[in-house]
Amino acid sequence: MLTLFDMPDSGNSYKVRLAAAHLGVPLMRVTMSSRDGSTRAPDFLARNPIGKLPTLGLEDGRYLAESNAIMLFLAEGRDEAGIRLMPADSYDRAKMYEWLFFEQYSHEPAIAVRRALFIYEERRALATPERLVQLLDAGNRALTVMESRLSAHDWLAGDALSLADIALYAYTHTAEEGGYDLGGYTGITAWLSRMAAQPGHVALTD
Ligand SMILES: N[C@@H](CCC(=O)N[C@@H](CS)C(=O)NCC(=O)O)C(=O)O
Repeated sequence: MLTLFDMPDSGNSYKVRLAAAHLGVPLMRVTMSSRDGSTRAPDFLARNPIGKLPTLGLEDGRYLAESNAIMLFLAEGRDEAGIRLMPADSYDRAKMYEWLFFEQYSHEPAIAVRRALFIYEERRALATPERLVQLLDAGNRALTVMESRLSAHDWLAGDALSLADIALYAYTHTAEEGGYDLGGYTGITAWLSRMAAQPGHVALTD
């Protein structure tokens, strides 16, 4: 069985669990924490020199890091099973990648980071007023980009649920914990409900 080294309240780890649940891929979870130094321990760095969660352990002893790369690895080649989290059309598939890169460069560094400043006690000192304003602006810019798509379409890439939706759901659905007001983003809030109603959906806390 595949092993997922993860952190319970991490959206990056949740993405992998959510994609695996949709795909019906069983994972053995090894829960770790950023607080106890275990992600910097030599045995973990030997598995993933980046020292970050999630990390996937393959059955043959190899490891894979980066949430979006792990999701792509899980989803590749599963189209035959009828579960298609990767659009078949090449343009739609490229749009899915576009959203995955957007998530890592423009969305997560603002929305996940602002949430972390609120929910992790040890990060409070980093929550200067200037930083909070900067992250609020950057996060709202990312949400506006998502809203422009989701106000007119059900899904981010193509016409069906894909890894793009899973990647962006992870930290968007907890954005209010970071002080973002989703009230004005009606396309996003409808999409969040649509995501949560999908067969195979699991919650962050599951
Ligand atoms: N780009 C990475 C980011 C991973 C990341 O930042 N993971 C955090 C949890 S969300 C982590 O491992 N923190 C613990 C640490 O840095 O020791 C991904 O998408 O997987």
